[in-house]
Amino acid sequence: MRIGIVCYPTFGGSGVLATELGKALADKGHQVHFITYQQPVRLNEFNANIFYHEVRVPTYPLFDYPPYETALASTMVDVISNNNLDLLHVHYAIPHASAAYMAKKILEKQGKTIPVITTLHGTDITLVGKDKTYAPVVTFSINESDAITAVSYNLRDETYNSFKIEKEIEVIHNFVDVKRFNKKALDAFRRVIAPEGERILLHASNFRKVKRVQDVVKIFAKVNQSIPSKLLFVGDGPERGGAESLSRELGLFNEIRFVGKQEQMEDILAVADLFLLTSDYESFGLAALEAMAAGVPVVSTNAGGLPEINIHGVTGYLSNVGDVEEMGNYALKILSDTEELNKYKAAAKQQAQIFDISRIIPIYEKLYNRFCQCI
Ligand code: GMT
Repeated sequence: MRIGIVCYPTFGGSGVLATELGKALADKGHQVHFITYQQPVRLNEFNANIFYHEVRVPTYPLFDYPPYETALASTMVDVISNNNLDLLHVHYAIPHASAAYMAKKILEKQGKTIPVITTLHGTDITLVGKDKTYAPVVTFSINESDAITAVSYNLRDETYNSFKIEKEIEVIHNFVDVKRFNKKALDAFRRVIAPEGERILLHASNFRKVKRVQDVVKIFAKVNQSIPSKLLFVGDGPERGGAESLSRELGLFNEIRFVGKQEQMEDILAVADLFLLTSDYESFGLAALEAMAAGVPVVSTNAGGLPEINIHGVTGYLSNVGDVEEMGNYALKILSDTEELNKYKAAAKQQAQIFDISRIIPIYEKLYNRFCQCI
């Protein structure tokens, strides 16, 4: 099958998921065409079945806001016709679903039918999409998609509650390649981070407000009072400065490292003992799933779809948003005893198997097959 994938090329979960999906489909023999404004960060290896088409947005003095959506729709038309694509799978509704609708209509005039599948990822619905500046276009373009998927039951329900959706939204959970995260910790790396064998706590995100990264620092402060420990922050974004300031205020700056954006998450997760995810909302929490695949238990909030992956008392713990006291206590419970910690680690790894790539990719293929019998 010849499949077009449209996504954000950045470190965000939707882009990561879309890229990993494309890579897995290519491994299975499908021809995959990525259409984005930059090479996706996880598209870092050569595969003869993968093609990358850059969306160029010409600037012009008149444009205060260069029309990306128009450039994207035109590139979709070009790539779909010139490569005779069988379907288009867009990740993140804004502006991908509406650009896909425009491309579909243009191609219809040329006698080509292109099925469009839209996968909703989270903030395209819960934050940005709900804004009345975008809502009518988001609602319309979701409804015009040939199939709609959401990455969790929670996101499906949120979408039904917030928009007038006339079609079925199918849930296809996010996935992880468990094998890829099955890595032995690099001793040298561990020694650099935790020279005295301290426990290593980890948070990875885009440091947006929704992640509540200061809560991560507060939880760590509680843990660090009782257990020799270090905290690693992976990623970057607007709230990083606030987390750094709080670390200094609490006298913890030497115990906390901000390592910025990193591609080799599997090497970093391999040295971690606990993953913290304190978000106001997560449609799914792919970062937490990747941690679990690496055998790292998770203390998270119970927001959004997190309870669909993190099992309270088994793979980690769930608390109400902002309850840093409780999350700190849960972290201590997990980290205080090595035998207990190992139980949580094993359970986290086992739970990740449910979302293994080998289980989820065939679900997408089955969905594609409904629109095109060319596998
Ligand atoms: O978490 C973010 O802010 C990035 C965002 C994105 O769109 O890339 O992530 C969303 O999609 C991920 C992949 O489906 C989910 O795992 C994240 O939970 C979701 N983020 C939110 O809902 C805040």
